[in-house]
Amino acid sequence: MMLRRLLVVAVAGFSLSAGVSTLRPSVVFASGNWNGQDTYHVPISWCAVQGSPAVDNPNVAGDTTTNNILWRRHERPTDNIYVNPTGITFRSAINSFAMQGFSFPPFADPTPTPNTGRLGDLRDIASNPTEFNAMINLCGQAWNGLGRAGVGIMAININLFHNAAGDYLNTVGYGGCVQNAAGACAVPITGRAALADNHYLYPGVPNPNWPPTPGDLNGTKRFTANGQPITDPWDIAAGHAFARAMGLPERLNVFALMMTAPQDNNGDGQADNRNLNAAEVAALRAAAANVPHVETDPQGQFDPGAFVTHEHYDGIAEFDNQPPYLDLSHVTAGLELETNRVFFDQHVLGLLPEEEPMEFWFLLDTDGADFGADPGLLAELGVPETHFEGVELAARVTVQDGVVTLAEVNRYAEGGLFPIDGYSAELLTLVMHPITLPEGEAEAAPIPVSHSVRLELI
Ligand SMILES: [Ca+2]
Ligand SMILES: [Ca+2]
Ligand SMILES: [Ca+2]
Ligand SMILES: [Ca+2]
Repeated sequence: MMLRRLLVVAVAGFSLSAGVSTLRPSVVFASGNWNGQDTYHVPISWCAVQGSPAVDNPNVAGDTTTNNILWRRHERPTDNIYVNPTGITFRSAINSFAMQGFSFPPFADPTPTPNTGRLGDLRDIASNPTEFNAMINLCGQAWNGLGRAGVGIMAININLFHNAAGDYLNTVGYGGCVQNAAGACAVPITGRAALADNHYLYPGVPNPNWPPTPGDLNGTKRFTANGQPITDPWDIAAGHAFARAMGLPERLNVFALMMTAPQDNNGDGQADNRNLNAAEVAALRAAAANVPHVETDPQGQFDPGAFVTHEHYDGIAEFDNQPPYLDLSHVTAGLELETNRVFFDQHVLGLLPEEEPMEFWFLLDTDGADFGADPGLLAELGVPETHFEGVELAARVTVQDGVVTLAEVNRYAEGGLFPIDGYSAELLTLVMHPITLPEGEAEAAPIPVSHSVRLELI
């Protein structure tokens, strides 16, 4: 049996005690401004792929900049779907930090569309999630460049979704979250969304037809519902994707926001399924409280949410013939403020093989390279060759057949590494859900797209 040593992850300079003392919110007992409860402001970390109209030719309903187009995509569902029924608003992840002068980052399309060579499109996640996983990484790298990766829900604005032949699909978007083994969003919530450009969905935009493809040489197709053209003035597509990113399941009711796809119930050509029932409102509010960097505003005060997290992104495809599951995408470090629970996630770019045991190493340096275990001491523990020095914590997690089969944590003390208690490990899965119009080609089944391994210190 071959044991593949997957990754050595070095998380340097993450100071646990300093994080607690400086980031703990003040405790507030006050009535909020939504039915006497707090309003939750959920940040959206937008990226737009180059080649999508939002980047190349931004022009929707008077908005002519990429920033305004993207900002409007969370403002419309806030105003028209969420704020009154749920007490949830979506806000820019840039605004959250009052980062004046910053823009939502664009990134380059990693894969041209087959047969047309077009840039800005995304391969249908249901049939092949490789390009989606790469786009998540590239968006994260772009946010790392702004110093703010891991804030709220990551949302990627693309041109259109396509199949293997390069033909476009009647799919307006996808939403999902990183799930635990029970199928619920792991907390804090790691939410993801990918959305077709509003050029094709907002009413009144000139030329809403999809560009020509091999299966539609004259470019006559567009988004339709039950065979009729449909537009989406309230951005139900984004509202649905954000709800998925916070764990809300599908609800098969033509008036429900969580219906499989946008619906036109009154025949005016515009999507209008906005309903959220009481159970959905409760679930959304519970989830919103666990989105990283959510803000609440009882009596005009703003408090950060329960978690502080940071994502650090790695390059992709660094080695020839590197399978996605051996390619580290990013690491998340997080802290739950009330409990001091600390966790570290290693996210790879695909799904782990089922039968093969995979070994993940976590190396933590909390106080610099001058103090802690050196490479010789790490080698004695079985750590793969590394130049990482000054390790205070070295952990090994082995995963096989979808479960953690071994986890051990060693702490540096008095010139040696010694096993400790008080930790747990689990395998997590990013699962995406398509928002597909009724005659759409994609399956509505959940789509597992990538794995991550979490080490939690209690
Ligand atoms: Ca592409
Ligand atoms: Ca309608
Ligand atoms: Ca990598
Ligand atoms: Ca150290």
